[in-house]
Formats: sequence, structure tokens, C-alpha cells
Amino acid sequence: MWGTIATWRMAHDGVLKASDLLQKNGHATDAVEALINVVEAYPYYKSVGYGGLPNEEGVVEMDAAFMDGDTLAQGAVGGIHSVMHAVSVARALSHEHYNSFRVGEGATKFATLHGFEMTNMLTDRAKARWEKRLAEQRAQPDNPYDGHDTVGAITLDTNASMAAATSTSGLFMKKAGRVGDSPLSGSGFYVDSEIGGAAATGLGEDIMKGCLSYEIVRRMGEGQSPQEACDEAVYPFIEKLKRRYGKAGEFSLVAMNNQGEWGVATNVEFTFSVATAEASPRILIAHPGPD
Ligand code: SD4
Repeated sequence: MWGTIATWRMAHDGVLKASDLLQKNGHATDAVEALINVVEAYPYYKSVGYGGLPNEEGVVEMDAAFMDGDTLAQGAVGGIHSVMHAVSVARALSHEHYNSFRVGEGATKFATLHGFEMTNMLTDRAKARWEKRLAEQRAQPDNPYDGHDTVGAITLDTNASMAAATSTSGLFMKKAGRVGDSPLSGSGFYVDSEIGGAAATGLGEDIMKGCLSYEIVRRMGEGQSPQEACDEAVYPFIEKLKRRYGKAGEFSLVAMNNQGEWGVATNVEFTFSVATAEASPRILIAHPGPD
């Protein structure tokens, strides 16, 4: 048995790559990193890695995380800039017992010291969109945040090891130093090889309020299927947020257990990519639930 599930259509080429590795008995940790790396390097995905949309100051600040489901080791970066593969920096940090979650200049410094090549991540295309948005914001300061999606993925390998990872440039036009849910353990991602894993995309500020990735894994640990765990963690929480906070942002979560079964919950039209030993890689659409 092996499997992988990842957020958004943009993950599909990465899912193909990960599937190839997993079929050849590659390790879940290598597969999840390879999956995310494909998305990070592609310049036309406007919310991840190279070509990602910048913050208000024109800097592409990225958040990423990596988790090994066997050891529970985690590494994460928040607001890192100038590196092509933020998730690989997060993976390198997962080997550190101390200082494994680095932000801002500290994160970028770690990357430089560990041999990651510095890259200008602001493509001409992203810069043009930023300039256009700046002009729009001057005319209409209340522009909503958009153009943000995270690639989040779970992998299961043929030895029953699991891994999770995320990478994003976060909200377009976010304030400098703003960090979302994607690098936060339990919010943007979580995985435990004895149970399964989950990853999130959407408005980080609201996903954090429910620690939704951990909640899904916890429920799977109590015996729920990935779909039951997604449904029961996500939809009541959206209702709770609406009731007590007054509103709920958009969010979507994917999950896979250590049997390769998977589930999804979303309150927007959501594409994701999934592959298992039984079913070849494919892009699917989830509709806002519950039905
Ligand atoms: C964040 N969760 O930075 C990310 C962005 C995202 O769909 O995934 N948006 O809040």
C-alpha cells in the first residue's frame, strides 16, 4: 500500500512525481518533499515558491513546514525569503532538536548557512500584479486578500511510514512578517504514521482557531475514517466560528490514514490531487459541504 493526497490542482505534477517515488518504495519523507518542490519551482503558480505573490512591501515571504510521521520530528519556516525551496529548509530544520521553527531573517540565515542557494523569488509577472494591486489599493484601500493557496500534502509509503509538508507565499499583500497556519503544527499540517495525516489551505487566521489538522488526525486515531474525521472536525467548527466569531474564512482540508484511505472537507469549490496503489493519480473537485 502507498498513497498521497495534496491540496489544489497545482499539486498534480508533484503528486505524479511522488507517486513514482512511492511506487518504487521511496520513503514518504522524500516523496512529500519532492512533491512540494515541484510546485515551488513552477513560476506560474501564484501562491507558492517561485512566482508567488509578494507581501505589501513587494517581498515574497514564504511559510513552509515538514513533518516526519515516524519520529514526529518537525521543521518549519515563517516569512522566509529568497530561497526556491522553503520546504527543503523546513526539512533541514526538522533534524534540529532545538530552534527547529525559524522565522524571518533567522530562517533565511539558516538557509544560507546550510547551502541553500539564494534566489530572487519575485518574478516579473508577480511584480506586475503587485504594482497593479498597489495602485488599486490606493484607489480602494479595502481590497480583500486573494491569490493565496497553499500546497499541503500527505504521503504514505510501502513501509507504512508517513510524512506531511506545506509551502505557501501566504496572503497576497499581507503585512510584512505575517505568518499563516501553514508552518504551524496541528493547524496547517500534522501526521502520525500510526494513524494518518492532514493538511490545510485557506484563511490561516481562521484555520489556526481550530487546530484543524491535528483535530482530524486525533479523530482518525479514535477510529473515524478520514472522511468522517474531516466532516466532523471541519463543518461543526465552521458553524462554531460563525456563531462565536461572527464569520468564517474559506478553508479546505485533506487527510489520509495509514491504510491509504482519504477524505476532504471544504467550504469552497476545491480541487485536490490524489493517488494510491489502487487508483492512478487524478485531480478531483470537492464541493462546499456538508451536503
Ligand atoms: C495562509 N493558509 O497563509 C495560507 C494561505 C492559503 O488558500 O492556503 N490560502 O493563511
